Parts: sequence; structure tokens; C-alpha cells
Amino acid sequence: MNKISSIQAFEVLDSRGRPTVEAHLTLSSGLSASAQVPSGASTGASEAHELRDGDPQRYNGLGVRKACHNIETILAPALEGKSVFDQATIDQLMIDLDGTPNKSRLGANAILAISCATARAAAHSRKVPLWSHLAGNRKAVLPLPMVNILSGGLHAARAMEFQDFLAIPHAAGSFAEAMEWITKIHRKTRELLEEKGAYFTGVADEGGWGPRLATNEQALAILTEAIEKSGLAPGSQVSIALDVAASHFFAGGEYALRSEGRSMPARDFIDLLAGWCRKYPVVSIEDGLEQNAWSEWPELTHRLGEHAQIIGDDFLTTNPERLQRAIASKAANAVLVKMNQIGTLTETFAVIDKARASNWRAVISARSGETEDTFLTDLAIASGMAQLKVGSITRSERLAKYNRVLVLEQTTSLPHWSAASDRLPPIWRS
Ligand code: 2PG
Ligand code: MG
Repeated sequence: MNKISSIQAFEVLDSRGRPTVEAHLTLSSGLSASAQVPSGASTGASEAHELRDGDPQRYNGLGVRKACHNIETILAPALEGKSVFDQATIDQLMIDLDGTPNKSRLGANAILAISCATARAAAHSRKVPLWSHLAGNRKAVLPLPMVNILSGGLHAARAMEFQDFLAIPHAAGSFAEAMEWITKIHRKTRELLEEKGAYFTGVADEGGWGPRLATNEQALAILTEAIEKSGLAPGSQVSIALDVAASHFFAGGEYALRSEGRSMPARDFIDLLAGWCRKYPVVSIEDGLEQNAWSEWPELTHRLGEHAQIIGDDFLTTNPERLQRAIASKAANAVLVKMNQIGTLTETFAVIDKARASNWRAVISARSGETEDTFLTDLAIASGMAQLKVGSITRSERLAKYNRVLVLEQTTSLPHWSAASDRLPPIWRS
């Protein structure tokens, strides 16, 4: 009854209007489930491979018809008859059928769409919510959001080099209160940008403001002021996270802040970040160094890791081997988890569980190219890791995920992040 009877694939569009994959899975019981996969712009070099058609006549080569074809002609025939309760077997079978180290033959986009649709079909069959099915023995909690307010880098035409300036409303008493605080800060930030005459570019790829400012630091100053002017206390109620995404402005061995006309080696760049952590309520730094700087990440973590969460995104790419190496060398203290960086749900949970077992933190994250699929919300809740990064509070592909948490907060007895406070840095605990 719970066996896969057919799988169909569709080329649909993501939030940047680029093609992505949607898979529909039908069971022998007649139940069906679907899933859509996201897509990044500031990608790490060691991510699993997103298969694109490369046909310049369609979507500039970005079509995903080959990935859909692989689902229907290679993956579906091999999976038909398999039980959706055997997630690990299904994921491993797809990895074996692909046969490459980075899923480049069949496409991580094809494989992930099936992996997620399988979990959803299993949850439907068990008549339980997706988060509950995914959680298994993990303690599910509603996550604390880190929300994008200002964008630069590849998500905002490189108006600034730093990619994300985010707010973490860690003293909010509920998810609903957290989102109310965040909308105030978002609105206040726009007012401040207008007051300061910043060239206004509308919202960036993740719904945050993408202004042209004199310096990267000015964005940090404006965000701190916006928190204050929203009637909230920077540092004790709402703090700041940075996604530096440093790989994307690392050139000629230096961190090149072109918009400021200056460039510096890693040592000076770490000093710059350390200075900002003292001057502003920065409590989380993602990709503060470039993705191959294995010898310098431990220094960054040693200098700042006691007070700030040091996250590897492009650096670790949700990859169990890279995570293991980083844990062994104390190169960071947290991992960003993005399902499509690795390509299956089973491997994603392996990274989450490895982080937990090693006393690392994990932030469950969306991509800059997203869809209306809310799978990520359930993954974040199920992980028990208590942190969610989805982007800003405009653009419905982001809000779909936040809105699901808002509804679950009112309709379930799921505890919120403070119930997993051992997963959060001490100063965020309320
Ligand atoms: C990141 C993500 C989301 P992208 O760098 O963390 O903000 O961006 O999906 O483009 O990699
Ligand atoms: Mg990042």
C-alpha cells in the first residue's frame, strides 16, 4: 500500500524566474505527494551538482528538462515498488544510480525532489505532520528565525560586498512576537535608508533592502539604529548576524571591498570583523572567510567563536566529510544546512546529527532561489536545532515558510526554541 507506483517530474519556476524541478510521487494506496527544489546564487564550489540543460535557446541554458527526464526514465523505474518508509534505502539507491561523487550524472535537483517527495508521501501515509515524521526521535522545536534585512553581494547586484545583514530576535517570547519585531525593524530600516538618501534599489533576491551605501559598515550601523528606533534593545533583545559570503569577493589572495576601494589579507579581514563584533551587536558570522581557507578558519573561530556563532556555508556545503574535517580542526562552531547542497534528506540529517553529537550548532537554511514549497520549515522544526534562515519578510516564497511556523505555533503544542536553549549560544538565551 505504501509502495511507489509512479513518479512524474515537471519543470517549474523558482523565485528568480529560473527553472527548477518539481516531482510528483504516487503510491499504490492512491495517495500522492510532491516537492520542489530550491537553487542558490552564491554557491559553494563543493556543492552537489545542479543539472541544467545548457541549451542557450531556452532560459539561457538553465532549463531542467534533462533532470526531469532522468527522474522519469532512470530514477522512477528503479524506485517503483519500493516502500516510502525506506527513506535511507531510496536515497542510497539514487546515490548509487547516479554513481558520481557530486550527483552530476542524474542531478542533485532530480534526486532531492524525489527524496523530499518520498518523506512527504510517508508522512501522508502515516497521517502525521511532516515535521513529526521527519523528527523521529529528535526533539522537535519551533525555530528562532534569523531574518535578512539588508542585502548585498550576488543577491543585490554587488551594491555592497557583504551578502546578508540579518536580525535575530532572540528575546521574543514567541515566533509571532519575533515576526512582529522583525517587520518593525524591516520598515524602520527603509525609513532610515530614505532619510540618509541611500540610492534605493527595491528589494533584493531574498526580500531585504538592497541599497547602495558608502560602506559595508554603514549597513551595520543602519541596522543597529533600526533595531533601536523600533523600540528594541540591540544586543539584549535583538542581535545581528552577518552572512559575509566572503568567497564571492575574494580575489588575488585578498578580501576585496571594491565598493570601498580597499582590499586586505585574511589577517586584517579577521581584525575588521572582530572590530565590528565589539562595536555592533553581531553574534553570528557566516562564511567570514573564503571556502578554501582551511588554515585561517581556525584562527577566526579562536578569535571570535566564544562570543559569536561562526557558521560555515560555502565552506562546509552540508557535506559530512567537510563537516568532520572542520570539527576536527575547530574551524567553525556551526554549520548552515541546505538540502540541495548535498542532495538527499538522509545525508542532510547525517550532517544535522553529526553537528548535534559534536556540540556544534546548525542553522537550517533556504536558498536565494526558492519556491512556495514549505518543506524547509518542517525540516527546521524536526531537526531540533532551533534556528531557521529563510530570507526576509517580503516575497511569498519566504513568507510561505514563516507563515507555516506561525500557524503551527497556534495549532500545536510544539515548544519554541528556548526549549532547546542548549543549541543556542549563551547570550541569546532568554
Ligand atoms: C546563503 C544563501 C541564502 P544562496 O548564502 O546563505 O542566503 O544564498 O542560496 O545564494 O547560496
Ligand atoms: Mg551563506
